[in-house]
Amino acid sequence: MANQNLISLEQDDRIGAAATRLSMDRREFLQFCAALATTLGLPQGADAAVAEAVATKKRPSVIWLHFQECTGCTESILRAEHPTLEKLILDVISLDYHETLFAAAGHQVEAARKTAMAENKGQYILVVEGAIPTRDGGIYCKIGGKTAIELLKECAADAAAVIAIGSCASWGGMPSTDPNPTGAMGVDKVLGKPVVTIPGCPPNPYNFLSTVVHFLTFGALPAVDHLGRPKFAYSRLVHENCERRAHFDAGRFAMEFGDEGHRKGHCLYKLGCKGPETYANCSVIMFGDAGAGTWPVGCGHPCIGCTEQGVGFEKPIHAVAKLKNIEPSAFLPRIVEEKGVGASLGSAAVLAAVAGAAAGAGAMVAKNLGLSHKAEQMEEAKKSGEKAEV
Ligand code: FSX
Ligand code: SF4
Ligand code: F3S
Repeated sequence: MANQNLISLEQDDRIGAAATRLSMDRREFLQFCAALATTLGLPQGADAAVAEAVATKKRPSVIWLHFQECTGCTESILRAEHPTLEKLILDVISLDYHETLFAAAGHQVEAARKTAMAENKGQYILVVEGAIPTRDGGIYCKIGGKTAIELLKECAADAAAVIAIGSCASWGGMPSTDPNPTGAMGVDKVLGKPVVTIPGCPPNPYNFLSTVVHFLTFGALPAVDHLGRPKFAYSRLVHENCERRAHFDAGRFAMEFGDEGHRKGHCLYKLGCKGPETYANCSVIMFGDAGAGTWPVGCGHPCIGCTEQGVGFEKPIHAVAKLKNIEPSAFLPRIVEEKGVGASLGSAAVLAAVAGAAAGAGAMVAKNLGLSHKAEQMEEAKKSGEKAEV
């Protein structure tokens, strides 16, 4: 079945049943599965395997814990504007314990958690939202008489996989910022072992859905980087694929909110955009499927680096970012179109142009940044304690 063509699946009754369940037509359902396979960076043909898995496989039991956080992770999943996203998430998993969404309370929910853990021992996915307060024996977060530390360890013991959703669970996030009064930490530190992390404050619901769909389709979580982040979502800087990138390369910046550059959609680097030092796929998949432009930079606000430990909530929002890589993506338009030389516009010329664009545009960017602006000069002056002459 794995090699079955996506188009031939359109006639499959199991696909029809899944589409009906999700209030989609068959084609929409298949298109959505194809988009998920693309987000996951899967090879051609894997879209059919994804569609079949979503339509037919037994939904994995999920135990979802909430600790020190704002519940934005859950909100971002439930409030996604796309009418089917939250349905799909709740359709591909069996949400057996979730404190915010359960209508029941007290002993009833405690019993539901214990039953789900016993019935799905060694097979359930544990999703953790929120940081874990560790100071003073962990007394700053207790549920059902147990500290977050105890609850996390108890639930992780028999889980098939642990996913830390959001920056709080991934590395401490907002609650762990200096002076971190509760000793807030990420899940991996408390468990003493690596876990899959989906940082973001809130995280992108597609990255969670794609991770779970990967588990459903292949029985394993996707490949991750050294911080436990799925590579399909966190291997590129926001800056590398940003829609404003050509402006950055050309030295066209917004200098103040509402100024001409801002109104024209110029680059937000000088307003403190942390895209150049933040790994995430927001600039590629946007956020929550609400339509074009719906992600922080698309809405006109600098990226604050919410996915990146050491950047989000730690660096001042409007301080300029560290440039990790100034080579523009080969997929974006170049600043200056070079005139063709030689006889052909063949592949050699195209390849040379791509390679040249990287080196040449790097120099151009350095020059443009060097031209620079009041904001940087002010900052320099502040550092050296002098008054800026601008
Ligand atoms: Fe909130 Fe989640 Fe931020 Fe934290 O998202 S959106 S504070 S990452 O744990 O609920
Ligand atoms: Fe986009 Fe920010 Fe990079 Fe500018 S600095 S191109 S706004 S990510
Ligand atoms: Fe966060 Fe920046 Fe993306 S603020 S949502 S990582 S654009």
